[in-house]
Amino acid sequence: MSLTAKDRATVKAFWAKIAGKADDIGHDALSRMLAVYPQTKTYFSHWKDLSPGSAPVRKHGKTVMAGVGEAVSKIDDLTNGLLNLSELHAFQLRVDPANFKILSHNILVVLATLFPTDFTPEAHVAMDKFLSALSLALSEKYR
Ligand code: HNI
Repeated sequence: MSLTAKDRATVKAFWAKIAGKADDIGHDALSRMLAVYPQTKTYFSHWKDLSPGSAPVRKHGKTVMAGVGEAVSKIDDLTNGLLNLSELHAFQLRVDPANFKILSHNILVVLATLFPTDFTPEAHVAMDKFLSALSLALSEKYR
């Protein structure tokens, strides 16, 4: 599966509409991931508070969405563009790549709730493919 030129254009156009809300998207998606998939909490046990909307969750939600924004700007070559981030998750953070799919799902849920009009079926499919490609790129250094 690869992103078509149309998918890329759709992702960029949708991102342009939602980028201003990236921090809200990030904290909501992360809050949901930690609540609904509690096994993901193991990676963040050094935080003081893992409850929905807590300060560390907000801060990290912002960080993750900055990463997603960077990926949008590197959409033509995600594998090379995200090599450093992949290396960090693989060797330092040791995050099981199965979790990338979980976070991607939570991001999609939040996009659907926050942007009911702009999150069209076309935007949905393009963002789903993009987040899968991003997850694959983040998994690159594990192999
Ligand atoms: Ni992830 C740190 C981006 C998925 C666990 N993560 C980061 C940083 C970015 C980032 C950016 C900060 C890097 C730095 O300090 O240089 N992470 C992303 C992106 C995704 C993602 C774009 C997928 C969409 N990360 C995940 C998942 C988990 C995860 C699914 C675990 C469930 N990430 C971490 C942890 C850290 C981290 C843990 C360090 C956080 C901290 O505060 O110590």
